[in-house]
Amino acid sequence: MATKKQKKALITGITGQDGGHLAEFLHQKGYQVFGIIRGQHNPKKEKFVAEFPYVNLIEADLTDQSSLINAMHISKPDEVYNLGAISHVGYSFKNPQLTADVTGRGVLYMLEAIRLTDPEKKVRFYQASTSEMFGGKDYNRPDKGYNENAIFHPRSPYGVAKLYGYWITKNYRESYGMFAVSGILFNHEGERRGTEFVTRKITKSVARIKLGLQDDIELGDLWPKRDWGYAGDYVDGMWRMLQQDKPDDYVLATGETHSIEDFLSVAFQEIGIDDWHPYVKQNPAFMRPAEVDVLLGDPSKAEKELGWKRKVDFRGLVKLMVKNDLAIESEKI
Ligand code: NAP
Ligand code: G4F
Repeated sequence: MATKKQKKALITGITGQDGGHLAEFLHQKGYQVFGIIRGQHNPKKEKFVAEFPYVNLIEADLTDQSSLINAMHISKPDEVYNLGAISHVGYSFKNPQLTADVTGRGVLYMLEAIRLTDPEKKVRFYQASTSEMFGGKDYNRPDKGYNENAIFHPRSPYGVAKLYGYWITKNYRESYGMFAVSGILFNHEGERRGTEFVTRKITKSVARIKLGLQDDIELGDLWPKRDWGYAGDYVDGMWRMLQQDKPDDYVLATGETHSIEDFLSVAFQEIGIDDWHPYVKQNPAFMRPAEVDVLLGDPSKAEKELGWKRKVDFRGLVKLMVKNDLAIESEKI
């Protein structure tokens, strides 16, 4: 009896939050997983190999075209997930050129690597696009939230670079008939979120305050609102996009929006503190030259066509992140 051929996936940004969730998800689905790791001596490599022994790591960089072609030759993937990026919005203001090179032009280099090595156009490509492309102002936000047809108005070098990635992906689909799609994902968080992002910064600090290891948290603006979901739910949506008959772009979101103050409130309640105000200091160093006010996504199309829906709600997300950080920080005592 013929056995079904094992599918192969190549993931850029494998050492990031989504890379970890996606590697785990695809491995459980029976894929052979390849991941691109950058740098002469990447400090994350040892920990990554210990957690994901089944991932085949390939040294490459999104700013180095030949390294990506080499990665295609080594992995011969059925699916490529381009998650690699300079992904921190605040950092992108301080490093705009690097952000353009990696987050913007890197998409072109990955698409070209596929085009040059896959003349039969069998490879399916996922681009990690973002709600930051919408900009979060009232004037372009439909009542139900941003959908796939909403007007873009990026408000950071990161958002602008991602918009290039979005359009070049669409352009390669239309020009060369490639199966190339964008997932326009709203904020998603979890146990693997980097501590430089506001949710994890809060949950780590809350855990440390509870354990007497820290007195307070320094944050920037507290009024912006985000549509926060759980990263584990979102990688399922990425995969679903590449299993469709036709390539298309989809928004993944929860359809709810909450301020940073809301997040603080739930996180502190988890450690038995009802009033978080005495524990939070505002520091202009964490404010941005231009802010994205309110992000709210409308995931109707993904729900209808992909059968995707987020499982973890806002309160569940905050709870699981605080619980995770309490466990990690307790071990340090
Ligand atoms: P993340 O944790 O910041 O991970 C970014 C990854 O990109 C890391 O593995 C990083 O490698 C890699 N990278 C950076 N520069 C690179 C380069 N020059 N060449 C190759 N790889 C490079 O991001 P994430 O939260 O997992 O997000 C995944 C993707 O989705 C990103 O493209 C992000 O912009 C996008 N996105 C995220 C969200 C969200 O809420 N999480 C929402 C919408 C879109 P190192 O570990 O070596 O630094
Ligand atoms: O956690 P953040 O840094 O995430 P942001 O800017 O929304 O970007 C994330 O989500 C995007 C999708 O919409 C992704 F494309 C992107 O790659 C990234 O994953 O900041 C959230 C909000 C902002 O309004 C920020 O100004 O929190 C505010 N904030 C307030 N104090 C802070 C802080 N953000 C950070 N990182 N650190 C602070 O101390």
